[in-house]
Amino acid sequence: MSTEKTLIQRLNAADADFPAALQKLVAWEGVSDAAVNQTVQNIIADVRRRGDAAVIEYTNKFDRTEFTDMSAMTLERADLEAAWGRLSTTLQQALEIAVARVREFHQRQCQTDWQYTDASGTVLGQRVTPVDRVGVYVPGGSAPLASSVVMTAVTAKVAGVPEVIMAHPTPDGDMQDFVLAAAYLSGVDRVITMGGAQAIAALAYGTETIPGVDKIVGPGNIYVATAKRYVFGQVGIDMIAGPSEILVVCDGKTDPDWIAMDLFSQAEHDPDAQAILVSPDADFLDQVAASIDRQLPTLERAAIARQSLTERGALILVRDLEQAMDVVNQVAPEHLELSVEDPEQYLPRIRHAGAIFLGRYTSEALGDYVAGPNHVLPTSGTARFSSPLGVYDFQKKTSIIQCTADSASELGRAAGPLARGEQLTAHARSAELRIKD
Ligand code: HSO
Ligand code: ZN
Repeated sequence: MSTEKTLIQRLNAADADFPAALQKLVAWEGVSDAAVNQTVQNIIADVRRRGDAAVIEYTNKFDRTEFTDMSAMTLERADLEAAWGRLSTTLQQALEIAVARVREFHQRQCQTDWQYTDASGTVLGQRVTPVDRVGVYVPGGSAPLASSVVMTAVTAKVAGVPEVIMAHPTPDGDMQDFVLAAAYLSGVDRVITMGGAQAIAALAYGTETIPGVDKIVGPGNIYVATAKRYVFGQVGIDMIAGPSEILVVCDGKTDPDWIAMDLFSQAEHDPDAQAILVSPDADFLDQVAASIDRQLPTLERAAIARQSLTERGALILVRDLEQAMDVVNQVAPEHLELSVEDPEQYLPRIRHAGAIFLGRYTSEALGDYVAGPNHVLPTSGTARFSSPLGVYDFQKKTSIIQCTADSASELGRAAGPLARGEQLTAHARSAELRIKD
């Protein structure tokens, strides 16, 4: 391995302290800042108390805007359609492809009602219904994530959600047609130009003009994430997202410049984003390290990518691809690229990952925009217990039970003693009244 100093750090899985080093590398402190917690709690309480007036005040303060009433902050379908009309044909066509592909993928996730009649004659089943109203949070600022509008809103609409309200801050009044056009095409019913904890509070509790929603989804900064945590229970939430990450496993036979750019594509999101490359080929790691140093200055978002790669990036040397799979399972990455020969053979070995990109041609960027699967994925190792955003996040189930006279009698003979065992005698009598002698 080269000893030349490069920007990104190197780890070797053969080192005795590697397990500890890996753990330290991927550790991410969740939302726990006391000052942020207090600020967010105050904002939520204020929005609950004063409604629209508080939302307008916080918006003007944090986004440096001059709104005087909510109607100026509210964009209806006709406004979104106008933004769509102003968009270039190239962007219109690309958005149409994205929306169509995301819709087609998610339609396959739709769950259906089922029911059966058991031996006692009781009908049992499950009904699937969408939530009534969803709030989609889409951050504003330097990188307007129109693709996140598509991923969240199209999925909600495929689930059958009748009303999707999008919260989207416009710092300095900067409103982007691209984002509004994406909202139009994705079926968003209304956009409100608000962000931060005040937007989450308004969506969760409702105000004079904003109807309260049932579930809030979408990425956001630490204030948004903290607010989502506080309103959980009043409404459902998708997840508490950490910074985005990618882990690339490469056998050393992909163009090092491709791999470097795949790492950059994640690193350019956020100084806290994480990009890791794992390979059994030390020379290849050298080549990628050199490519990173050479290509970094050419990036538009070089400063962000540099910070991300120097503070949280790593190139990891492993013994073989089998050991690489162990590293994958320990990290449980949000995005996993398997840039190797015959990538399918490793699938059974992978237990935890948000999305897996198979082979040298499947870059994460394609999945971020147009492949079809959702790009809202479990971050910071939460792929151990959670899944990509999906239609199932916008649907809930209701159990169905229907007894006949005979089956009520039969079930009552078991329910009665169980209720008496719990000393809940009204339960017992309710069941026993239906027993036939
Ligand atoms: N990689 C991000 C999604 C995104 N990329 C949006 C570009 N735009 C988190 O999965
Ligand atoms: Zn991305």
